[in-house]
Amino acid sequence: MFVAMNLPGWSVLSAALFTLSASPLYAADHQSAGCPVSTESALHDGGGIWATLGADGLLGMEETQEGLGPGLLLPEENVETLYMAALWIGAKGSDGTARVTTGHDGWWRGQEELRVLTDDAPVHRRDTRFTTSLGTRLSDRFEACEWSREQHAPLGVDVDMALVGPRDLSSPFLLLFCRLHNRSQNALRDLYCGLYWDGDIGPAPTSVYEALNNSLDDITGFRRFDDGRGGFLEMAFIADAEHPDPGIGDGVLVPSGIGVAHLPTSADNPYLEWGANYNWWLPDADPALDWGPGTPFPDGSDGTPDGDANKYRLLSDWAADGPDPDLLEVADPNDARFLLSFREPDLAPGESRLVVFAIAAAEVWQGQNLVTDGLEETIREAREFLDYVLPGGAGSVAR
Ligand SMILES: [Ca+2]
Ligand SMILES: [Ca+2]
Ligand SMILES: [Ca+2]
Repeated sequence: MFVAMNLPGWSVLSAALFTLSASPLYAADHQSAGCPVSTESALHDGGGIWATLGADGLLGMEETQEGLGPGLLLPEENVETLYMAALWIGAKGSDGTARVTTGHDGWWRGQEELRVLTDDAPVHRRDTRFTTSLGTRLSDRFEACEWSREQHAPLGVDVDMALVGPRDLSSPFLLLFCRLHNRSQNALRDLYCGLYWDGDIGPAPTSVYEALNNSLDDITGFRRFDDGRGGFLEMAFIADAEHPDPGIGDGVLVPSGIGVAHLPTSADNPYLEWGANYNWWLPDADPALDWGPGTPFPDGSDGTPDGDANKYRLLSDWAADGPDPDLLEVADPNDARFLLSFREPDLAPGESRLVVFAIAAAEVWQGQNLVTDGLEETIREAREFLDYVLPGGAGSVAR
């Protein structure tokens, strides 16, 4: 359990983020870099959950010559929980057209629109006595990427991303900081930010085959709960389950689940009371079996949200139209993934804004009962940690 009093405070995070902020010179000259690629990554292994952050801004497992690397690993249980997670940003440009930049859309490998700034850029690491921070710097302003499946119209955003957590093996949470900079000449209006999360929960896999089996018997859900400060927090979660067909899935019931929450960072966001949007869906190569929110999408495509218009619709709240929008049926688990998104104030040219996600692990299965109290408590602990590394930020928000 995290104990805030043991931490040195603001200097830790401010130093970590300071090293990640772009100098104007660097921000200008990277625009000629074409379509940079980096396969560098680093493991955040200081706390109770271990996570791989790629220089390209992806969280999750990587296939290496040695096998599969950790995605979001619970080391004490040797349980793997994450295939891939990525940031999504959506806004309307001056002509009112919705555009969405994704760190990855989850199904077209190699379609990252949010890219590392330079070829072979490393993941920066900073360890202090009390915290571990990993960081990378990203931009969507690259138009020269030949393999783009969809014509990508950049928003003109840069993102400084940092994964921060206490160096405490008993603290099962991490914070993902994303500072969005509007580097375009236009305001980013009707701005939404989301975290796409394709968790796959099961025993730490030693092969792609085992990883696939882990994914086939999972469930996802959403909870709004008391934040202990007179307000509320909202969490999307993913957990293992047991498939009714014993031949499908990982063959065990993993007790721990993962919760993801948006933590408010300032009181001047008029959209906090709107709450978060939660959507989940299942993929299938056969469109008839691809269950997406409100299948099919208005443009006629199937349930997995292709294209900026569909992705923006998800980000800005699609009321999921499934058997139960708040919980994938426990009796019918599958390869669940979700998008947790929320609105942010418009960003004028040159402005920036910090958004923070909490990522937490806790036991969710008590016998055959799914109980998310532990995840909710861990999210609250993560917020205490945020208060400590960002004083005057989250703690000043009355919600
Ligand atoms: Ca599973
Ligand atoms: Ca299972
Ligand atoms: Ca999954």
